[in-house]
Order: sequence, then structure tokens, then C-alpha cells
Amino acid sequence: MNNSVERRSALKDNEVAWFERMLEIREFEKQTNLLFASGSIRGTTHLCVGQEALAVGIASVLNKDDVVAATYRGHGLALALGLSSHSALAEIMGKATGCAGGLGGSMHLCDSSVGILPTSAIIGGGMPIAAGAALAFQIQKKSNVAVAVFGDGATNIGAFHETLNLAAIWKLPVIFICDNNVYGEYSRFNITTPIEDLHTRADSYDMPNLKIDGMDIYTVRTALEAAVERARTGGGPTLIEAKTYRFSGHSRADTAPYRPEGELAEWEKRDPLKVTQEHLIAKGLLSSEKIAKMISETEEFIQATIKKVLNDPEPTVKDMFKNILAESKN
Ligand SMILES: Cc1ncc(C[n+]2csc(CCOP(=O)(O)OP(=O)(O)O)c2C)c(N)n1
Ligand SMILES: [Mg+2]
Repeated sequence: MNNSVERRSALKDNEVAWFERMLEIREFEKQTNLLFASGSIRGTTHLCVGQEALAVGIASVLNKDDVVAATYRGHGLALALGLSSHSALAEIMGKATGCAGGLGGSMHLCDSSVGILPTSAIIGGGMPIAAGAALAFQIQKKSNVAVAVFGDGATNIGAFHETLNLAAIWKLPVIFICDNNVYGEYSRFNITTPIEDLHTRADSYDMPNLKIDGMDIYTVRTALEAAVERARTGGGPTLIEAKTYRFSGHSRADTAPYRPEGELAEWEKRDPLKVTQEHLIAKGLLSSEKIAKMISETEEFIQATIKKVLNDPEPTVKDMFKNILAESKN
């Protein structure tokens, strides 16, 4: 399937599709890492392994005209929102068929046709962009919402505080989702941040806020549905802190030797894929046999995608100078 809102809409009320998309993201990230290690990907990559429930949970709740500002750790969110694996991988591998023509790479996935706002590597940079989109919706009297997803580290950045303040005072239809994956680069967040629950920072802005288990897609959806409803009906912004865990290192070859022993294993017990699988089996929607089949189909699909991308053309030097300036008609 190409980049399309239909791909996002396929998640609406389809629990098996949530699991399927989470499997796709997991395999996509696994193979991206291998391609990076083998030298097929230049630059760097930041994987979201362990954080799939948040990505798919968000995409499954939003309507097709809602928009999202992600971060450089945004492969999963982009795939969940409707970017195809082909378009995302081609972008990461610098191919002309990528969503930004291969000029942006892993950290700059974006596609307005599926509501992915421009992504930057600047921590907290997506927050004012999402608030700006929300302001546009408010001025145009539309009922759409904007979502900003950012890390725990971003809550120490000026843009976080300025955006929360403005969004609160103007009652913007924006939802702030802090993906607290315990680490900011190579530091555990308690070393850089004096409080445990980051969502309480929104109290200073008189903004509704809560923490949730970000490893469980059902919990993510319930919290987001309430925040989206508030935003759509003029109630203003909400800050949701999703407690997750970064299963991989920060980027590239980081093996995360700074993690306390046993911490990863403890969080892996709550692997979002495992949690979703348990829900689906308990509800009688999936069996172990069906899950095994889905896993092998996903592996085959991503392998076929890699093959295609490897044969795709690279952008030309001339392409670098396209889309830099917009000519004014006046
Ligand atoms: C404004 C800014 N300051 C510093 C950096 C360097 N930097 C890159 S990643 C990172 C850690 C961010 O951690 P977090 O917000 O928790 O996101 P995560 O990587 O965990 O998803 C930092 C400080 C940056 N990119 N931008
Ligand atoms: Mg973090």
C-alpha cells in the first residue's frame, strides 16, 4: 500500500490491524538497524523499538485530517500514520522515491498527505509546529486536532514551556504526548530532571495532564480519545505522559552500556507486542498459529520492500536545489 490516509484508516476499530502494524514497525526497525550496520544507510538512525503501542495507538484514534509532529525517533509514528514502508525506507536510504525525495533521511520523515508535519532533529522543535497547526484549525473553525509527540528530554527545553503556555492561554486544539522512554541520549532522565512525573509540569499552565502506561495500546487509546474529544470541543490542550522504554540504544551503534543491569529485561516483560498479543488472544481474535503466520508474512513483506528500495534511483545533485524557495505570485 502506498502512503495513504486509507492506510491510517485501516486501523480504525480494527484491533488485529493494530497488532499487524506494530509487527511491521518492529520488523522495519530491526531491518533498518541491520542495513545501517552493513553500511547501506548513511547518517544515523534512532529506533523506536519498544514504543510501538504509542505510535499505533495515536494513529488509530486520530481522524484523517488531524496532524502530528513527531521527532527524529519517528519511523514508527510515520508508518502508523499512513506512510508506506517503501516510502519510509527509501527516505532513510536516500532514494528519490522516499517521502522527502531522499534528501531528508531518517530524521526528517514527513508527508502532508497523511498529516505528518515536518520533522526535525531539534529537541522540542515539533511542539510549536503542532501548536501552529492547531492555531490554524482554530482560526479556520475546523474541528481537527494537532498532536505533538516528544521525548522526556524535551520537557527541559524552552520550546516545551513556551508552547504549553501559549496553547493553554489560547485553548488550542492540540494534544501534547510526552514519550517518556526513560533516557535522553546517554542519560537516565532522573540525572537530568528533578521530578519523576513529567506530566505535572502542565499544572503550571493550568492544563489537564495525566500519566499512562505507554506499553499498552488500549490505555493509550483511552487517554487520547478523552484528550481529542476535549480539544475538538473547544476545551483546549492536554498533556499526556506515556511511560515507555527505549529497547535500543539512542542511535546507531549505541549498545546502551550505561543502563542498569536487568532494567531492559524488566521492561521487556511488558513489550507492547506481547501486551497486545495477550489482549487479542484473550478476546479470541488471534491464535498463536495466526500470530506466527503474521510474523513470517511481515518478515517477507519487509524483505521484499528492501529489495525494491535497493533498486530505486538516487536523487540527482539538481534535486537538492528543488523545494527551497517558494515563488510569490504577488
Ligand atoms: C535543542 C537541542 N538540544 C540538544 C540536542 C541534542 N540531543 C539529541 S537527542 C537528545 C536527547 C533527547 O531525549 P528525549 O527528548 O528524551 O528523546 P528520545 O531520544 O529519548 O526519543 C539531545 C539532547 C538537540 N538535538 N536539540
Ligand atoms: Mg527519552
